[in-house]
Amino acid sequence: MPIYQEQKLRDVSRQFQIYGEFMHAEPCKIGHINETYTATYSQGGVLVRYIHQKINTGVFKDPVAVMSNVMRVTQHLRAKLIAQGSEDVTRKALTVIPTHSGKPFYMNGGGEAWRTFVFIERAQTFEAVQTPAQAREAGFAFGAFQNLLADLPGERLADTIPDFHHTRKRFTTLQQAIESDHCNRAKLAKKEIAFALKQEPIVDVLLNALADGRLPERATHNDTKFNNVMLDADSGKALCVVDLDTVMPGLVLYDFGDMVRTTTSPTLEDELDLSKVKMHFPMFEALTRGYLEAASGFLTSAERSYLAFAGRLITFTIGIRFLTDFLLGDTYFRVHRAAHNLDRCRTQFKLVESIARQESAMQKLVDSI
Ligand code: GN1
Ligand code: MG
Repeated sequence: MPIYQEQKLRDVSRQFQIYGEFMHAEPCKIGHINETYTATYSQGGVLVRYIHQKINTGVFKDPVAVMSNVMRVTQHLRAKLIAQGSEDVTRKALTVIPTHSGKPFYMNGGGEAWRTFVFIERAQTFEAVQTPAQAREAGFAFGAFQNLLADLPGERLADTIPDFHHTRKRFTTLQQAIESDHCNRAKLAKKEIAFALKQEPIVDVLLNALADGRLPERATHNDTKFNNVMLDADSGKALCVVDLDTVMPGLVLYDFGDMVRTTTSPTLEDELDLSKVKMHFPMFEALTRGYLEAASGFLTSAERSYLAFAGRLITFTIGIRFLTDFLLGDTYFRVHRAAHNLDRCRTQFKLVESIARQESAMQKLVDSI
């Protein structure tokens, strides 16, 4: 980490109610949006770790609303875990460390919003799923998360990113990006553009069902990537779900769809060998069984009837977001190589095709559980 970053982190570290001396910090390479560091402190002579995270305020324009949601959700989860007699609560729900003035985040002179969490020790996250048992854990963890939030008291959560999964709006933004072609990149993505435009018939399916009142709005996670589930390093069991910035009102189907996207193909999101990208049925089965074990108590039959379709829809939606960002010059998702967003788009579209081929068998399985 460059020295100026270290100094900045030292300054950030002093703002929070941490009892200990800052020792060092390292960047944590996870996620495409926020900037995350693992910091080690000496507390009474024992080393303890915390997470310091800079919220991307270009993406999350209202950090006060984000942190108000995060506080409400984490406090609710903690209270329920304690009421259930659960042990190890600080490894099962994120713990926000307040600033010295009691605020959930710190705004520095440069307008950067920083927050701090307790570091969850002896836990692992994975960029790609390796076994059906892991897929099951992810399904169970996010299903349990939705279930715990079902009785969240108080007003509706804030929309931290309005229309986040609004596929029609995402589709229109893509059409505009193709039309304007500011970066002259459309010629590099002809096949992907043609594929995307051909999928238009699926764009409004869930939006219409929501508008008609056939699907309910609920408090959902909205970014249920497999790498947002922390698994216990010893047992492999899910401990905690993280990345709560997009917890807001949504459809459970968007959550389930993003689980299908990230847990059924044992490949990275930017895999270059597309022959490896495929929806593996045993992974889907394990994911679905885990999810329904936790969620079947509150799901309606209408929600259940779209579970397999949701996998195709969300994979498509994330695919067009990568394609749009590629066409607009990579201004949203962090990229690490040329055409990175186009590579990510290609894996998504490959997976969309694979899901489409197996969708009726997938739904049959859902209906049989
Ligand atoms: C972003 O930050 P991260 O990597 O958890 C994005 C998600 C996408 C995902 C694709 C706020 O999530 O919507 O599905 O990348 N988050 C935001 O990997 O846009
Ligand atoms: Mg995220």
